Amino acid sequence: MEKTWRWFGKKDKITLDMLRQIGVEGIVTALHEVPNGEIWTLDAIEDLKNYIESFGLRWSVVESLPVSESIKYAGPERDQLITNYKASLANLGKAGVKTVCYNFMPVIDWIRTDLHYSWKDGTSSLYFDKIRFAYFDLKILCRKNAEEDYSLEELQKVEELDKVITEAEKEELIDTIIVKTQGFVNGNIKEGDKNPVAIFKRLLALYDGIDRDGLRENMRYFLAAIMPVCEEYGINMCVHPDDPPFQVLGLPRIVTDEQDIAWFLQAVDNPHNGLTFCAGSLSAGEQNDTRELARKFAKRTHFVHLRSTKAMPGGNFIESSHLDGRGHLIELIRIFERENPNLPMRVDHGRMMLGDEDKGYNAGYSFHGRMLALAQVEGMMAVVKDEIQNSK
Ligand code: DNO
Repeated sequence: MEKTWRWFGKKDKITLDMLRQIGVEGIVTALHEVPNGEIWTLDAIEDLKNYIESFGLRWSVVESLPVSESIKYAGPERDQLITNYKASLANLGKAGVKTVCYNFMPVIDWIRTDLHYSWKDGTSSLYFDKIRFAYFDLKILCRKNAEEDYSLEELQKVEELDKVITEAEKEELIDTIIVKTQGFVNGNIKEGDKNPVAIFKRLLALYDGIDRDGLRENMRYFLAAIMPVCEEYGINMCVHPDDPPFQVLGLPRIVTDEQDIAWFLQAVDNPHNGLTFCAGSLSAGEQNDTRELARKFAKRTHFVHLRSTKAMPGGNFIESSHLDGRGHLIELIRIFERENPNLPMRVDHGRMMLGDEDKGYNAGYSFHGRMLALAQVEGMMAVVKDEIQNSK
């Protein structure tokens, strides 16, 4: 697989020169400064592409070309926004950047409740705590009928937490769930936005009455509309699975497991309509076995995120070492290397370690932690390539 790295543009403190030194081959990035829904011009794309190439690297994957909320809930601006999306795709195609990752998660992209869960060795990882998340839902958002989504035991634990949680912890929970993990991925809420909870509630209301079938229909509509441009320019679209892969906050989530993946691939049955195989997101769902999913969907996988999680009691999960957990990265590498040795792969998220803590990196995107993970994955890849070679 091609060794790629998510880089957040010229402002990223991790420079392309650093990445070249650690063996990265391809860059995964986006025009982060272009507001969601606006057209990516050919000039802006070529400027960034040339910059990347001046370091001897290539722009391998776009992550993400964001799908505006209005396309997801079928708002009145949907067709105009799809027209803009197609124009951006055409410009990417003209520039030769042909793998495009996106997601179809309503309102909120990936969800964590803690950015610094400590391991005994002094490093830290991202973490999802079901009770703290339920607390956010029930006591901070005060979402109508939210209690129906939790067990009696969970509701009791939320009440216990309510007695001890401090105001500062509440603020941190809000900041983690809807600000720190969202803004830098072109999300709806950014650092510095006033009253994020109110913005968030307004966004949730847009989905009143939209269930899984409704959201599926909107995804089908979007994919069918963009496929002709993808065919013309040879662009491979790859949807990122929902992270975590289950229903949250009364919102439908439709890319969570085998059935969901099979559904969207079939709904618009075109090789340009494919999957980002995010082992981290998929492994956080207890219903998923990443190895089975990879065997089933390798042919329609256009991009791979290598990361692993460990399920913990009570619906909690932690981002574990890349060598460990439910991701089963060694077997995934076996499957994908055989399917397509040129498939772009990035190590996803890394622990915070060795001074990553005070650098102000985006949540999950440490330097040392990801570099260690890349080295581990490179080792696995080398062994697998050797296995393949020896079996010939
Ligand atoms: C988080 C990422 C996601 C992902 C988007 C793709 O670290 O995996 O934000 O980039 O969902 O659209």
